[in-house]
Amino acid sequence: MRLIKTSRRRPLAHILLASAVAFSTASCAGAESADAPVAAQKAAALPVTPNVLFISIDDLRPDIAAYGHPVAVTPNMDAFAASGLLFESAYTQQAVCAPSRAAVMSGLRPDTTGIQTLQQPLDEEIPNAITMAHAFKNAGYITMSAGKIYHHHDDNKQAWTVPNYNVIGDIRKERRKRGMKLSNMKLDDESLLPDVQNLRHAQKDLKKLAADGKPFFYAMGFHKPHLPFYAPTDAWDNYELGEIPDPVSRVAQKGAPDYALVAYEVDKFSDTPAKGKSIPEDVADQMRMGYLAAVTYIDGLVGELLADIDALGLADDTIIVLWSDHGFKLGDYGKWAKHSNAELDIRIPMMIRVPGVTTAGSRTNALVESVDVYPTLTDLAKINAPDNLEGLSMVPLLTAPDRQWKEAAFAQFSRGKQRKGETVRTKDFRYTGWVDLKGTLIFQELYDHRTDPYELVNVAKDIAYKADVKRLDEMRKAGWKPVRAAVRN
Ligand SMILES: [Ca+2]
Repeated sequence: MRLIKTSRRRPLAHILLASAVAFSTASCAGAESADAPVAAQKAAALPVTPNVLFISIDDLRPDIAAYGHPVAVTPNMDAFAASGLLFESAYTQQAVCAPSRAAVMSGLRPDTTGIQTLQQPLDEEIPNAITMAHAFKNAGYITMSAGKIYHHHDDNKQAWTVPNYNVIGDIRKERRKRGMKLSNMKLDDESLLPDVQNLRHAQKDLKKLAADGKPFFYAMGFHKPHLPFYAPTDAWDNYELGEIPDPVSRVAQKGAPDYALVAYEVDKFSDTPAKGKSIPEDVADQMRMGYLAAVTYIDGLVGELLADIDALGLADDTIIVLWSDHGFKLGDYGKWAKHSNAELDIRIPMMIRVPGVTTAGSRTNALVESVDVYPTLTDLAKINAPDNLEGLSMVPLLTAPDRQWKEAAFAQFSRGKQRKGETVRTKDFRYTGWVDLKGTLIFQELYDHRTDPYELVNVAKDIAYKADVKRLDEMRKAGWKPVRAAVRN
């Protein structure tokens, strides 16, 4: 499959950039193809004040070739994965923008921040929190951002040396004028996509930062592949309808409550079917293809950003994290988008490259969470972080990806004020306890990933799993603290 991909049409610039990234990362792997990379390799060691580039991608599930996707054309993210450490089992704390982003940036979980809906900026809910960017600013770093970092782009004002730059408003208005469609989302005019404008801004910022030489924390947030799946025509040209993978299932998970999964985000488009009717399969196929086209489009922009890091001479001084706020359902179980605890919604792509520390092309199956990013980066930079952070520094994993790690990751999602689903993901299982307002257990879901990786059947009521359900519900009630303490001890 991968060999076939190289013969496909792909934007030329993106191919060149992919090659540039692959070349520069080869130096980290110790390739001896030229003098310059060897010299860079000898110098490779994490500097005292490393820069940080945090790349956030909106609604990207691990549909990336490096994660084993059969047809995704993602040469730049693949090259980045090959230059550092890829996390196979990374999980978000809540599968929707604002709560997830608040968790990664604050290092606190949704139950602690109280941020569990889209309408809750940090500046209103936790105005005194020292976020990740703020901790770096307090340590003397220049902290800047472009694109979508928080759900509210001007959020967490005191964390940034310069306010967030994010082009989106006019573009959304223009798109509305042209009609927002679920199908046929090919764009000839890239200027209607904000990501490229935000990237150009970031590139200018990075050039100045490289010239200044002061340590920086830079957050670059891409909007795509978030709905609607617009992408330039040349990104679509990488795919053919017949080769796009089907959803894992077109029917509901057997034995799951009807409120476990939802699909309301696809209701707001001009060609959405009447409420209650499912999206016709030909439109759904176009949407799945459009999602991949948008992923490939973003991959090209990520490649441009990473090539700049190399070209500006920043590669040996800069820790780079690539992260997505949550996963996505593409008609899987007959549902769309996120807003649930399903594996497809809570599992995220996450990769890190730490000069002189991570091994090129390494991978880990360790269970890690979005809240772990903050303590990892402050640990690596040896700067102060608040002592109430709820994640775990992943630094020991960076050099020993196979070491024993957390027994579980935790996620949650509420359905209005009536019910809340609390998920515990262990190596073998994903368990959800649904509780009412008083915390009383009202429904249980259990998926056995050893035999049912696509979560087709809820086995919580199967007598054979009685002991597992009991143990996992105890873990749910005990929460993340004992799990973290077990690794630290
Ligand atoms: Ca999102």
